[in-house]
Amino acid sequence: MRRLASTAPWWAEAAPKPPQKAKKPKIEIPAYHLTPSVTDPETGEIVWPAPRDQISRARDFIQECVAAQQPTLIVPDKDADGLSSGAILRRTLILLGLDPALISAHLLQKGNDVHAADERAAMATHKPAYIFVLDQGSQRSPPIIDAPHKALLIDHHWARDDTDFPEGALHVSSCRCPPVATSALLTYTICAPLHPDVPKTCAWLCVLGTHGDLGTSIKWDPPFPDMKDTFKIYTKTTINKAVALVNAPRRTPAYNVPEAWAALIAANSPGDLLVNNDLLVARAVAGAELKRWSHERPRFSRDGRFAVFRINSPAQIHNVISTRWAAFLTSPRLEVILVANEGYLPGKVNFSCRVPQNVRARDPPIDIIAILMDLVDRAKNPTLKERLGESFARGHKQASGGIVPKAEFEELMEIIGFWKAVEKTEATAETTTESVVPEPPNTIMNNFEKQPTG
Ligand SMILES: [Mn+2]
Repeated sequence: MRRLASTAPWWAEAAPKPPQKAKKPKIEIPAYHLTPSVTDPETGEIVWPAPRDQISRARDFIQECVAAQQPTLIVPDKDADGLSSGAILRRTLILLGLDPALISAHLLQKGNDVHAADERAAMATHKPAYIFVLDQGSQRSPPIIDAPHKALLIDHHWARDDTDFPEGALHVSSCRCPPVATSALLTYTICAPLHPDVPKTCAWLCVLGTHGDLGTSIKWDPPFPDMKDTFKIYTKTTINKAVALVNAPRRTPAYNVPEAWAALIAANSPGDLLVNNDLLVARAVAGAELKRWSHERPRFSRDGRFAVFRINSPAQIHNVISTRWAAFLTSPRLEVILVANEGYLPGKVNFSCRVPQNVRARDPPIDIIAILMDLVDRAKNPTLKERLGESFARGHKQASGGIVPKAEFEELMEIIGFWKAVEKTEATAETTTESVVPEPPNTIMNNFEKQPTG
């Protein structure tokens, strides 16, 4: 139990608790904040949470935006981290003197990224002079919108190189500065020195977003900032309940993310979120859908490296299910838990991959992005890579996935290769034996059910 309590990974959106009876060997995973940092070769100082020049350019950009008093658009991602990052930035801009009437937010439609044509058109209707793109992932793209504008991207998702960003936009990314800071933490670090009231009004948002991405038991030890004062005012329990609520709307079939954004920018404390009726209803809906699919069993690949779950739900629960199974499925050969959802977007498969907890400390670490890319390299048909599209193998090395057409997903499954049930041999018996498939975790609903319902 302690094993999980002290080592919840940063990509665990909702750190699961193991079943009471689970008896597994203790797994040593160094605490997240102890991930070795990179140092500046000239000064010997730790580079964290992002390169210094990027952080100072971001601060200049914010100051310039306030001074300009022009229409400003914030485009935060849908989850607790992205939305908190947006709320921190919005409060900072207002504290610095930007007229709130000039600030609007754009939240993406279900299944879209910022580069989709309809999102570009929707963002352009705000006629923004300044655009902040927060926690949306990093990839090479044309300018955020066609019309003249200035853009800053704040992110922590893996960027393949320094050109993996929208054309003409400034960026600040924590992806190469371990322990990788979340977008909320990075935004808070950028904003905190800009106005004395930022720490007072935004520190809880920084914690909320960070717990959203890193798990709720992350240690606030260096290089992470000291948040003792915040935890004196708001308990971790309250903040963690707020994380589940802010994440609920994007998990429902209705995908009412604007509800979560509205609740977050109106809230003066995490406690305000706990009594928000929209969020409470969304959590109940998402919880019911999660419960429906929490008993699916996996198929194992012939090489034992993949456990694949297939679900069919209009709700974004595939990532929750993969995160949770990653805590329970243990086999020395297992490297990737893959949960594929055929019901989320028409004609597409949304799939979410996680590294099982028992092999997370492996050296060199398991790199899901590289494993997925390797599958494509093994395809008989060399056009597969192109047909999978841009939303394949993005995200983080330890938490990746994709949104791909159905036929192409099946091609990937063929490359992975599974035992057929009828061909059960000695070798298959070993990989598919019931003993490696634990009872579905009865705690899978913790995140939703252990909260007050009204
Ligand atoms: Mn994030």
